Amino acid sequence: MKKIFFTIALSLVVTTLVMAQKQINLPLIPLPQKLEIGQGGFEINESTVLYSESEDAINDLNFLQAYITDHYGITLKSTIGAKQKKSVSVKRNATMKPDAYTLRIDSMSVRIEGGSGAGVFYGIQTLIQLLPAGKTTKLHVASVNIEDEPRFSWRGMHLDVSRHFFTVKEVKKYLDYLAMYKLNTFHWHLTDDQGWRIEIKKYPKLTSISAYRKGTLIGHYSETPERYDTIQYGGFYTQDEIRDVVAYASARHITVVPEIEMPGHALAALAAYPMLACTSGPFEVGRSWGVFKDVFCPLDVTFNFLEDVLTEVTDLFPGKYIHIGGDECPKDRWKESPFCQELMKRNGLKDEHELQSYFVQRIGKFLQTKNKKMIGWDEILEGGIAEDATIMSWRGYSGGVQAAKLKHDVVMTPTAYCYFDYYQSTSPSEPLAIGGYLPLSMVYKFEPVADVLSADEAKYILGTQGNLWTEYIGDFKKVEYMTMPRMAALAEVAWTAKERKDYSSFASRLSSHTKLLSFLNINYSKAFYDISTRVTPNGDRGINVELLCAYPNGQIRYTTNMTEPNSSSPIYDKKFSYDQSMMLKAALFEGPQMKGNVFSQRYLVNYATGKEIVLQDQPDPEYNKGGGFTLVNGILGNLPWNGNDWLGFQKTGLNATIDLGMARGISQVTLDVLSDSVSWIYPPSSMEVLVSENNIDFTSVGKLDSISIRKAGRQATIKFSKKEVRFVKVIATTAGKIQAGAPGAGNDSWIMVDEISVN
Ligand code: TNX
Repeated sequence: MKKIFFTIALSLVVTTLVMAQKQINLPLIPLPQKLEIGQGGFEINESTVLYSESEDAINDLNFLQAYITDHYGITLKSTIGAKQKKSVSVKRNATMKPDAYTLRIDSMSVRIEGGSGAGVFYGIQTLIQLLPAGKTTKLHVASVNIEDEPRFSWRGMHLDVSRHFFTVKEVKKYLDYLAMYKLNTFHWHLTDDQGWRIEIKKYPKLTSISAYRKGTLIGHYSETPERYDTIQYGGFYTQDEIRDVVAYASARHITVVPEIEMPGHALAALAAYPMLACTSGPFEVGRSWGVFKDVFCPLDVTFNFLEDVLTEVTDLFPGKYIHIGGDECPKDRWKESPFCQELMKRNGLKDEHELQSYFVQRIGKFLQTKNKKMIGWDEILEGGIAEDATIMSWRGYSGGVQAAKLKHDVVMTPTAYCYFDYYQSTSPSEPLAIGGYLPLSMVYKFEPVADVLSADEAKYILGTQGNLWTEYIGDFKKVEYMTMPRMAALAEVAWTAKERKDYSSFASRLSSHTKLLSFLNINYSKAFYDISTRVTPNGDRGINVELLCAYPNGQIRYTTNMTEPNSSSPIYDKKFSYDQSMMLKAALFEGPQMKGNVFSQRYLVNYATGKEIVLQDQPDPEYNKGGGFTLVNGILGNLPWNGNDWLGFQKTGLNATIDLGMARGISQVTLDVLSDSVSWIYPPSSMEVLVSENNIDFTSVGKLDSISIRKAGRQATIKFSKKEVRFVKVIATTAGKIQAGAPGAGNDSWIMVDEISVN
């Protein structure tokens, strides 16, 4: 008895393991809520017939038929009728929730049922992910039993077509990717300072003038001096093209939410219609990035214009939402304008935030007359939220939380998890991005419902979306690179139950799913295979170095002789200790195949590396990832600067004392510093090195009263005649208030410092 029980228990364990293992192998993203995997499967081939059991599912079935023709070159018969043996059938089933579906595959048939067309379509998308990721005419699909439905109703992706323009064909490709991941909302950012992209019949200058800029900033916004090209850049969508895109989206059960920015980010419109501004202009379509002070003025002529625009827009987009922007509207012009001040007085508005709220509410009322719901960025909470407005929370969770507590609907898109214009890798070979760091694992970690919300308040969280701002994304291949596969991670956040989420399962499924991405010729990023490093002090003997990878499978292989790692390089299995400078290269391998990029890092070891360091004043908490050890960890802070491995001081300067452990003969101390005036970062106004034998009496061995820095950064050095000392103190002072005319004028400047080398 005991033995039998044991055997059953063991076989249960084994079966569960096999199931779990198999589950991981099916490359399904987002992961279905319920998934069972059976034996064998079904083969779709030239003789398979596609049946729609109900007439209302035929369009979705035709989508499948077209997909199979386009990707495998076989055209299957698609008809309406009762399901047959050896067939693929679809059906709407009104007893199911609209977005829910079931997909049952065995050796006899493939059956999809959905609560609505959308449900059927999602079942088809799951089937498509099970098809072979390569050209063949025998399409074997695994036997599965899936019951599935989404967690959130708003599962979106945004695309900024103002900063860079993307053609209808490219926008349709983007929609294909949304469809593949069961995303249902396309937020189309159609207007901004740098270009107006939608034809409005009543205002032809919006397309003849506002759609084109005379040039574009070259390189990053933070670079000085600014450089521009002089190439006219632009484009727009005609109303016919807009209708075409909307129909294409609708066939994929995607709603398009158009965004017409107001009252800020309006420079392109003002360039054509300067009378909508508070000053007389003239204005030029933006050639640089950032925020511009010239915004819509709350004049009657402006409201008439916007209402005319929105009338045409609401006619073109059948969805219930219109996005009115509302973000980043500087109040300078309104403050200076006698008209605005008078308007505020007349309406009892206490400040310009309330004036913005007045602006937004007036537009909101107009949209109500058109039977549309208004959505805006979280700034529209400032000065009082408009009745019935939905909030898109981008500056962290707080706007979303505030709105949900006020019983307003919310879409969560906080920058820290949803901004796909941020870097996804710290690799120096990464293409230029706006900044920030948002690796795939971080997107996956995102939980749209803040834990401070009660169950009732949580109902106002409609869902989430990823945003793609395109200041630094000039072509569609880069759109793909920045969104894929972060879009896949976000889709799983939006679709799959929180309890079912698991990064290592996701990463394994993604690794198989990349075959499909390659088959579809999508330029996806392999950064999720990236290797990173963690360094810790190793007492008197330099540093310990660990290699880490968020991807759960495979092995890290490395070299220390400058050669590229290959499948026979040694496997990394425990941390290294370095007491001299070393170049480490490493990569992730699954079997013989190298995944991702080669990681390479130079670890610099000198007398200070890994030694005890005491900071008199702590860095600003925002720029203090690793504490004082950051300055002696053997790793140079990266350029372009992304906040990693640099310490930032604003209120105080740097005052660091290093204990070399024993008296050493030293004659040179170097400090890494940054210069990036756009981010208010300046080289220290002075740097001094002092030495001591007892940590009490210090003698100055050198001082620099101005520090000139090569390009974006690096290295202020003080040399002196050799001293036998144990303690070294480095003092660097901030440059004080930022001068008039420079970004952040009048504020305290920052210093950013990194490695202190003592030789
Ligand atoms: C902020 S997010 C913006 C955009 C920029 C973006 C860059 C938001 C509502 N406004 O205008 O493109 O940052 O990340």
